[in-house]
Amino acid sequence: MSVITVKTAPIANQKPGTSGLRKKTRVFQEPGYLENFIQAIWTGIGGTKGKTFVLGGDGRFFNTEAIQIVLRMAAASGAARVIVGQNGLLSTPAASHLIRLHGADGGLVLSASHNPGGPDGDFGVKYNIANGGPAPEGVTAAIHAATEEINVYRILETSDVDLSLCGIAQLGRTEIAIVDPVADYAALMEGIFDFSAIAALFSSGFRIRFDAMHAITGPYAKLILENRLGASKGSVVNAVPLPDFGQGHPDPNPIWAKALVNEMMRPDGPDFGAASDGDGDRNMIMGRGIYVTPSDSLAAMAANAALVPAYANGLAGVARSMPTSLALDRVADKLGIECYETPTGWKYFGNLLDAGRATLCGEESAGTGSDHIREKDGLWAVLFWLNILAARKCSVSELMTDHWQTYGRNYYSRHDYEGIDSGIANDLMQGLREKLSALPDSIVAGLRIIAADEFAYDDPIDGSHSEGQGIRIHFHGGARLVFRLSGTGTVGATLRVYLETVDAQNIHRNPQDALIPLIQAADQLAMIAERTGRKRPTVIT
Ligand code: VG1
Ligand code: CO
Repeated sequence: MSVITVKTAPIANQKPGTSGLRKKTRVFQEPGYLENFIQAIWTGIGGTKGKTFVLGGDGRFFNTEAIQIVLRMAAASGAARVIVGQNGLLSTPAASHLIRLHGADGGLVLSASHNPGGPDGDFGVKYNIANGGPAPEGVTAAIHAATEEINVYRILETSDVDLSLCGIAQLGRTEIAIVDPVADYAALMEGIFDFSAIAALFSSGFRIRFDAMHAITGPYAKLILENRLGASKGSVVNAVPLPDFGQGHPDPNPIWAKALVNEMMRPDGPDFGAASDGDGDRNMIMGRGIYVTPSDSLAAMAANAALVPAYANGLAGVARSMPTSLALDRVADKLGIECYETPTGWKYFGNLLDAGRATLCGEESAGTGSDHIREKDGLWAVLFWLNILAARKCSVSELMTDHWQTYGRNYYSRHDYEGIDSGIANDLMQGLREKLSALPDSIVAGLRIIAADEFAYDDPIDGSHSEGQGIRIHFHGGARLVFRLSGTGTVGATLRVYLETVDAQNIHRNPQDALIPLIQAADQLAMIAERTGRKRPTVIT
């Protein structure tokens, strides 16, 4: 077994986006592509000597090969220990938990999250720091800089480590600890929620359908929901993780989880429905006959948090990403706690959680989490909802009606224009940027603009400054439009348009109808149809 030093050269565009480096799987399979990036991570974090890392992936195509490469490179560069999920599997939240549980120096999650997998799909690598959360901008910038200067990488020449059984293996001088991917995570959940109340709910006949979308949460959900909590067998569907996610798109929203939506809209459908994404950090929440938008879900969770044992003493504060609806702010107001507004991406919540300023965080993109780990957590959100329903003994739609009656309703939707030309997308954003200062007091589609700016964030804990985080336009009466370009796609550019309007009286309208004036305003302001040639969005959530 010997360490070999392989000559290499920088590869363009190895720049981490909103959540790690994501590219087409075929790109990651090119000789040296993954190796260059891993070596750049080791450089960017100041070396690996004597360090402990957690490693796992969502099981997508190329996971098995990539895990072995990372293990051999960790050993070649002198890491003391790598804790790896059995068969190379770990959900993102489980990886975050293991980093914290073992006091590891960091971790690598191999996933492109909600992006499709397979030979023609996407692959990704994300580095997490010692607090269990995604590396902040300073670290990803150092990793990117290292990709531009690399000239060699080091790898151990040896056969694959057998990851099929839990236990300890040795790779050169590095210890490889192969652990059950589910056990520690399940124990963490048991310490947060009232499992006996949820079990009693299920035994009273309450029915759930959890769609794991052929991705990583299947084994977690089976164990926790069916085996521990007693949901009837078969409640968890599409529960076996597949390398290509059954050719599906593992994104838990009404478009890609259509089968679940259909089931939930039946008059005799289950009481509760949920889905998670490729790597298990997102969640979709439904009741019979109702889809709960992620922003509303976050607000309802905050409003009812005291019913969950781990949060019974109240929330220190809450945080949401800028494009997430202001429904959360209304709850925070009432609770008398701070509501922080951060740029898109979970890495911006890390400092607030570490400092004890925020307990609960969330994004409009179906991500919710708390200070129990440093990632968003799909199954945790599902258990949170079940705990609330068990305590309040009401249905999802009763709970939401009550919520809107109390706080008013923030009608919300996101319109995505996927796969547009990057040049056109950048021009569209630049066009908006240039007219921002002229917008206040003008009227668009019958709506009066009161303020317009480009969001920048100053982290209240470490003072770091992040610019260019989305264009926001505020209207008289509380409506809001946000424009930004996605940082997770792998083909062209994706324009995201976030639409929001507030209504305290009419709380049962169809969101797309309630948002018609804003949809028109968005098109007029950004000239979407004219610039992109698209008459309608590719995906509406
Ligand atoms: C998207 C979402 C963002 C989320 C990110 C990672 O980013 O909008 O809220 O944090 O995906 O989620 P973007 O830059 O494409 O808008 V995941 O579950 O893909 O790790
Ligand atoms: Co994800």
